[in-house]
Amino acid sequence: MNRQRILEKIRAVGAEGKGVVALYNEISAIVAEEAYTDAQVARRGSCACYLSVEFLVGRAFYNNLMEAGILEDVQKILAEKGVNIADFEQIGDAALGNGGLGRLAACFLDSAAAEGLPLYGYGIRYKYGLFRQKFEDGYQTEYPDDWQRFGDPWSFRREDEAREIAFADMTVRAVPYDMPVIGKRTNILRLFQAEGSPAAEKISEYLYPADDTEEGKLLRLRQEYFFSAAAVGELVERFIVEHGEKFELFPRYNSIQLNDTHPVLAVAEFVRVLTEEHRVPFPKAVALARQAFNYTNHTILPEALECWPEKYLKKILPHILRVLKRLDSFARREFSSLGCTAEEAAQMAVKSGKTYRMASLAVFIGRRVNGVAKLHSDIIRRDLFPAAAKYYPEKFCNQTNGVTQRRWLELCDAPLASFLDKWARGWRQDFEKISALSKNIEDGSAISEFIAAKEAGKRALYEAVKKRDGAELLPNAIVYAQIKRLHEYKRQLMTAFAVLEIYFQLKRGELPDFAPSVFLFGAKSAPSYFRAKGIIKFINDVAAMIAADGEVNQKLQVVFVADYGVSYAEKIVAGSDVSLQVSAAGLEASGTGNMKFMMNGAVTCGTMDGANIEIFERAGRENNYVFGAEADELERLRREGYTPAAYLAQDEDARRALEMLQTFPDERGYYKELYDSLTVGASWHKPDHYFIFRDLGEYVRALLQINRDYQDRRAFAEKQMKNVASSAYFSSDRTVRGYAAEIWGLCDEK
Ligand code: 26Q
Repeated sequence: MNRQRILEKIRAVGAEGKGVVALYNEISAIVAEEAYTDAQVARRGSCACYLSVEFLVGRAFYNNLMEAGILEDVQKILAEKGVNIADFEQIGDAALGNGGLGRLAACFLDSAAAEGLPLYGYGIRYKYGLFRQKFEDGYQTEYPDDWQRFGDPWSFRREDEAREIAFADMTVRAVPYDMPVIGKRTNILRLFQAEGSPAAEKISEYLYPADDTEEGKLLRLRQEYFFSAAAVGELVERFIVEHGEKFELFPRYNSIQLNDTHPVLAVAEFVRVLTEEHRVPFPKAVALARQAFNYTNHTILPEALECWPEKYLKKILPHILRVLKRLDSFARREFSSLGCTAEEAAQMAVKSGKTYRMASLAVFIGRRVNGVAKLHSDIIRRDLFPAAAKYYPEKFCNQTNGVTQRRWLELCDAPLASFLDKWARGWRQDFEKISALSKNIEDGSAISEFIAAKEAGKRALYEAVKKRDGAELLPNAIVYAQIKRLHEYKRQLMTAFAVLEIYFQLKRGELPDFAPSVFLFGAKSAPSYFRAKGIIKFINDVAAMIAADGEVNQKLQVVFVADYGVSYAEKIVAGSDVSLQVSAAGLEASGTGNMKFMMNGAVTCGTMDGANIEIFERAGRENNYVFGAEADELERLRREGYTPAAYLAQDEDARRALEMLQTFPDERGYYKELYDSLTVGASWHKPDHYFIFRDLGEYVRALLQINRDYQDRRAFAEKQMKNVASSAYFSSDRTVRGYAAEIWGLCDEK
């Protein structure tokens, strides 16, 4: 990329009388144009393709300028024109994703470009991203997120590469929009937009359309096939242009990564295209698929493993149903030739009753199947796919997640980044060098400077919260943050109970030395997830009650920020002291927020779950706050019986916290439902399914221990620095190198 030429063009842009949005479009287009030219030149040879329904890229402007190496120059040029580069913060995020899985996809693209690896993203160009959230009387309300309202200067529409996708009842045009991903090498994120008729357009209208009706489910199925088929169609066509019909070479040039089960229909489409359009024999097509496809699992929750009822497939994708049936028979023949028992075969089969299980297909076809943290990969082998792990052990591997330190440290935490320039020189070029900080941890002046850098990050967070939510955070407070998708297994409700217990203790005067503390929550609930919405309302009610209580409101504060997303997260990870990662052990596949906080010097208060375990291992348990039951204890409790009442009986404050669900007014019936779920259970689960009352007491103690430890500010800073110094492993640069070597074979011939 020719930096000088880009800068000259930007210098020539007149700012006079132009609004920020117009300037944003003009400058972005200049950079995008140059980057896209590079990307097209590079698009040859072997590559890996990342198929994902989510790409949670966040704000593109600053990141792309940074990756292009011109952020500081552009800042100066703009300043000369009287424009503050910070004004571009009003351009909203592209929230084409919901949480960890989508943000991981974005981090991987960033890291692959930085590492010079050819990785191409394929997904859907939703018209509306994840909804915008507001709180009305403490309730979550949802509004459409028209992310293109500022324009979309980073995308290039490729009408010339549009293709037709066939459903039984309609044909849809998939029009690619390409976004350059800038780095040492420039790659492409290609998002398909559905066009051709109003019904076609619906396919790329919303991320995760409500699927509580048959119509909604069919729409979801259409989305999945739509982009999977568009990607496969393109890859096969591109291959033929370069190599003719020598399909045996296809896997050498293409590795296709299935980001969870959503794009698994790509497998059936691939086999269909080869067998029906190119006369490749079925067994050979399957063998090629088995060399080209890989599958990453991101969750073991049964409700998230995609299954498609035969009747839906029959209705809109009969040509795919045909292939799925053959794949199922093919797999069953292999299972019997391997000598599997009937039970094992049933466990691995693609078809189960009248549904087709995408995870089983992904495991059968995947050359590699990976989990996203050590514990998770073990659980996948042991509990989720035990039969497959027995007959196909070579498939299973682990790739612990990572995050890009460029967005999640360099860009979002300027004060800490400058601090590191002095104390861990060279870390921007070689992130491993961040460990040099550990040599300076006992140096008095490093500690003071670290504390000052963290204070600056915190001030920026306070300003952001003031600006976005109108809330004044308590001065000089310890900031504890829990920011992630709202889900019962993540146990935001347990944090609310823990805060209530602290509140009760403060009221009784039992915590005379308690340092002022802010509990910051950020989360969106799926619009139809009743309990999650109840939890949001509950936390907001707790927040209001504490804020209204003059006895404690200078000591304790709860703030649930609205419309949490990538850009908000950037401020929160830079400005917090304590990262709350408190999932029921065994259920958080990895977590990636935990890594972002760690890099920015927050200590983790968390359970032995997901990548927390690896964080504790590297940064030292003694520099973090570990509590709660481990996965095997919860497994035993599930087997032998767990009675939350037994824990409640011994803990009056826990009982009182729970009773708050019966104290606050409950106009919509949320609290009754939540209360019942904890105390009596429901038809599909036992009481307190996620073991809140097993862990609550230990959680409160850990939070209070942090509060005491923090008061020796320098000793606490040493713990924080130890976390920063140990964070190199959690760079997604390391993760994509792992995928490239172990899964995609990009480093050597397959
Ligand atoms: C499935 C079926 C029907 C409708 C929706 C879904 C669905 C949608 C989204 C299932 C799962 C998801 C998203 C999962 C996700 O974000 N998982 C997170 O992935 C991160 C990256 O690996 C991990 O760090 C987190 O631990 C994991 O929760």
